[in-house]
Amino acid sequence: MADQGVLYGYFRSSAAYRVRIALNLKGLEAEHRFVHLRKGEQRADDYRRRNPAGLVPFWSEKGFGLSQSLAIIEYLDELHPEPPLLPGSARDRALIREMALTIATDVHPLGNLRVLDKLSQDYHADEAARAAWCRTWMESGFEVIERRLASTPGHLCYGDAPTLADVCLVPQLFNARRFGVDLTRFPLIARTDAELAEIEAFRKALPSLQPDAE
Ligand SMILES: N[C@@H](CCC(=O)N[C@@H](CS)C(=O)NCC(=O)O)C(=O)O
Repeated sequence: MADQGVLYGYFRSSAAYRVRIALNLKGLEAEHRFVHLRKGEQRADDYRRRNPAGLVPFWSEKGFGLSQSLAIIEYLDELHPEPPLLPGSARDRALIREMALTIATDVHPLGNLRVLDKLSQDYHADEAARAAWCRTWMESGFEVIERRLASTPGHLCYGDAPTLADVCLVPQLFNARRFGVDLTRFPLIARTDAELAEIEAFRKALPSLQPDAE
C-alpha cells in the first residue's frame, strides 16, 4: 500500500519533487528518506543495492522497489485513481503524456548532476557553461510546451485540474529559475505555473519546505 511506502529523495531533485506533488495530490502519506546527491550518497553501495540506477527518486514498499518518477507516479495513480493524473480519453491522456515526456525525457536528463559533472570533468565546462547548457535544453523543451498550451483546454496544462503534465512542469520550472531561464518568453507556461503555485499539494512539495533543504 502506498501509505506504507518509503520515498527516497533529495529536496532539490526535480524528479523526486514530481513524486512529492503526486503523493500530495492524492492525499497519501509516505516515509521520506533523504539521499544527499551533492555528497554522492546515491552512489553508495548500500543505496545501489536497493536502487541499482543510483538516482532518486526511489519508491520502496515491502518486497517491492521502483525507480523512475513517472513509473512511480503511474503506479500510485493506478492504486489510487482519485484524483486522476491521466484523465479523459485516449487522446487526452496521450497529450498529457506528451508534455510530461517532453520534460522528463527531452529536457530533464540533460541537466542531471552526473551529466553536468561529466561536462566539467571531460570537457572543462565551468559553472557558467554548465548553466548555459541547462538553459539551452530547458528553453528548447519549454518552446514545445508553450506551443502545445496554446491549444489545450482549461487554465492548467490540460484542463482545470492538475495532471501528470503539471506534475512534471512545476519542478522543471524550479530548475529553470535556478539556472536563470527567462520565463517571460513563455507566457502560457508562466500563467499556468502561477495557477499551480496556489495549489496546496504543489506548495507543500516545494524543495525549500523539505526536511533536508539546505
Ligand atoms: N528519469 C529518472 C531521472 C532520475 C534522476 O536523474 N534523478 C536525479 C535527481 S533529479 C539524480 O538522482 N541525480 C544524481 C546524479 O546525477 O548523480 C526519473 O524520472 O526518476
